[in-house]
Amino acid sequence: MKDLIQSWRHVFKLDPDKEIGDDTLEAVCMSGTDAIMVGGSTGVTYENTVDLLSRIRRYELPCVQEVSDLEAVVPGFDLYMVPMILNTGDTTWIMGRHREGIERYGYMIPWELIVTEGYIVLNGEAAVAKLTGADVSLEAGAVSAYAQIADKLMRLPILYLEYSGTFGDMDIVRTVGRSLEQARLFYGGGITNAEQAAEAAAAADTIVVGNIVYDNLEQALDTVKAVKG
Ligand code: 1GP
Repeated sequence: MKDLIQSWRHVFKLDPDKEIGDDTLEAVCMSGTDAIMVGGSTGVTYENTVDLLSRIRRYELPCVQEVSDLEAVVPGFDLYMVPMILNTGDTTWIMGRHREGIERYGYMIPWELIVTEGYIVLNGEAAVAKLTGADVSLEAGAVSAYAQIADKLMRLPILYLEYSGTFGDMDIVRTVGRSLEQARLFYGGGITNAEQAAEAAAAADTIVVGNIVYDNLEQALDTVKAVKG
């Protein structure tokens, strides 16, 4: 099941805390994207996650949960993506929450479905940066060094460059891409049209498209075509 992610080039990330109509959800799920990731930084609950999962399950594509809150972990996803924020001094977000989760729920964790994401958060305005106290003032060399910790020291399957809300520095994305040996490079943040999608997809293995689904559906759908042809 975990091998699923190796073929993903395009993923839509949907936020359970945001309203999405049936027609929009259908268009997103039938768009040709490789998977839907369900998650968000704030306002994610068990109830709104169950609700969104059950609506996405009408369609055949893979649906994974990005775990941000222990109380909101819902059974029935294809995989569970667990972020570890690398560029924070606050260990809560590296392994504190993780320890708590394993202590409380370890006996029922489906380890074969867990995929760890080494996250580097680079947009200081994003909710996730504020929440985790991420150090966003990193030069390319430092970002690449964090990426190599994930890839070569920790052997994580995914390195996620997170610019949520703003289109990132593609030079940094390319530099990180060159420094990775085995991790798959996910890029997310500020992709709002086909050109940005194509540029980000040329620099990373997998692109994640979020907000534009809620702001401009047509442009969101164009990002799929730009990557998947
Ligand atoms: C957010 O990386 C994703 O976690 C996507 O970002 O919402 O800016 O597209 P956007």
